[in-house]
Amino acid sequence: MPRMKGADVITEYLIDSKIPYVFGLCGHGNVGILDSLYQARDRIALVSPRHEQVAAHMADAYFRVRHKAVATLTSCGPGSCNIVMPLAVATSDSSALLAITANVPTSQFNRSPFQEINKHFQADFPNIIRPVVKRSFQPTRVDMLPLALRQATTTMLSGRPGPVNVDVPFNVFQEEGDVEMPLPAPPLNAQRSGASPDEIEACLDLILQAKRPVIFVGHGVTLSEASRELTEFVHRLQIPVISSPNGMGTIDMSDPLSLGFIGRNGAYPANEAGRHADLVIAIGARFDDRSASSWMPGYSWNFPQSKLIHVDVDPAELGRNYLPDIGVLADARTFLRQLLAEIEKRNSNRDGLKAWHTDIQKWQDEWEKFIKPNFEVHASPIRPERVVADCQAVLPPEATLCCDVGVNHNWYMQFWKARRPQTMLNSWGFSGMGFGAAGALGAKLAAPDKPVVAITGDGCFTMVPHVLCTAVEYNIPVVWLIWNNFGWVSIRDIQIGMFGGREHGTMFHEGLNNKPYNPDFAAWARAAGVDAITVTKSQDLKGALEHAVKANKPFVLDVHVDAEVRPPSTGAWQLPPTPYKEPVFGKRYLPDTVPAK
Ligand SMILES: Cc1ncc(C[n+]2csc(CCOP(=O)(O)OP(=O)(O)O)c2C)c(N)n1
Ligand SMILES: [Mg+2]
Repeated sequence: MPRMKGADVITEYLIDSKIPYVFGLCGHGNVGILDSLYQARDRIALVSPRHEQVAAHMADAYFRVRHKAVATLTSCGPGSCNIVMPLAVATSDSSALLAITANVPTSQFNRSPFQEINKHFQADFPNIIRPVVKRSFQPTRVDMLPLALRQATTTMLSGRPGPVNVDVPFNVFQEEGDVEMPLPAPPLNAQRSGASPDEIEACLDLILQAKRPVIFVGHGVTLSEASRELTEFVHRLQIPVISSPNGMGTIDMSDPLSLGFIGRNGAYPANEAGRHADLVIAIGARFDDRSASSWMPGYSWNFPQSKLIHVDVDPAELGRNYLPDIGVLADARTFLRQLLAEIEKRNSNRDGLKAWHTDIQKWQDEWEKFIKPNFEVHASPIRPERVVADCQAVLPPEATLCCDVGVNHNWYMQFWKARRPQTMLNSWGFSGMGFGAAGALGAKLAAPDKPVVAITGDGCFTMVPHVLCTAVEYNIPVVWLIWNNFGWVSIRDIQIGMFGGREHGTMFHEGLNNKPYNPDFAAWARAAGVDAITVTKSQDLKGALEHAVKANKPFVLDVHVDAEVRPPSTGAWQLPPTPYKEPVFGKRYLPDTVPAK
């Protein structure tokens, strides 16, 4: 059994696990492992951003693009407290990362040394982090590290992925012990669960009986890498597909059977199909409020009148919001392969869906007619639709968007057509501001040969502007498209709608003259050593974006977008007790034609 320093056990384990990066920020608590990473610097790279939040968003986005987890490293106390929010983002969107946090020396536990949290228990950081990780481990001796590391990495990638924490007291990095190095954990999707033969038969019976079936795909389909199987299933049975944000791209969204996103900011054909469907086949999707019109029947979905097949790896999602007619606890790809085999066995085809396809085509045509004119408008400040359209026109299908939070994101939810899986990254469940601007750095390291564009609001970007420093320090050629509308406009719009048109604390103004204010983002970027262009009229946007992508270096586009144009709602979103607004385009549909069960 080799005798090793604790820090080296961790470093060697990361290397054995083929983890190429540690995204980490120093503090006195973790200098022990920083030195170990120095010794191993030709085998594992340390990227050190200017804020721990950025490190964790980077690791999260890296995983979403590559489906391989990397580690973060933060020091004890405040440094590690800074990763709570991004871990909540990762947990909410089932993204994996290994968060190594440092703690105070075990011999000082409970004596209130510098940066110990101990109101209720010694060295209590795991309790701070508990709700936002799958599991926290706190090995307090070097000989406890191998088991903790193996269990942590296995937990992180098995079943529904998620972040995991290993909390390491200062002395454990430094002390030596006799250790057997643990084996690396199985990679993502090494173990897959499946449906029973009876379930598959019952599912296909329901699918073949349905007259208005629709598929709803979520992040589970992306994570299980089931794009090929999904596309084959869709084409074989000609069933239209609605995509949740993190499921986007699992079917090429330029496919005529792809209806886009659903909910208040979804596409009209998706909401129409969802509320008229007699059968919904939900795979790795979870019916959150924003993709279910806050569960109000008739806006996006019509359960229980519509039947539901719900497939997920996590039993907590089956029946959380809608009780399925058939709930299947299975991995998405395995389920789809089983279903395809059953279709093959029965030689099933669908020719009875003509009326359904005609309805869908009509909704698609109506929607197209309604939205098209605004995509063609030239204006200054730029119309939002135009920004999305120009990105779509300029970027190649494999380009990755790393999206932030706000009304800018709502526009991409409604209109972006992701062409490939793992190319549309969204902080969806927790909606943490900064994910887009910071995550893009991790996304680019995960896919160095593809263009990566961060879509980020002026508000979001100003939360993490130091991402520019990291891009320069490590030469990470990300393009930041700053959607500059001079305020927290998504929240302003809610405020105005609820409180008689009054605005308070939601727009940016210069103190002296009360004019709209923002820093000159292009000048700010240049000060950090990053090239930049300010774009104030739509005619200039395409060229600027082309230039930025081609430049292949960190680039900021400060794009001035009209704050007074709002996305057309096609479903609803309710914040009880506030009354909700009826859709601008489309209406509630309570079924009288769907046959009773
Ligand atoms: C860390 C964090 N703080 C606050 C919020 C609440 N919030 C959601 S969107 C938003 C405004 C976003 O502003 P900006 O980035 O400019 O986007 P816009 O809506 O103007 O497009 C705020 C404050 C949040 N989601 N995350
Ligand atoms: Mg804004």
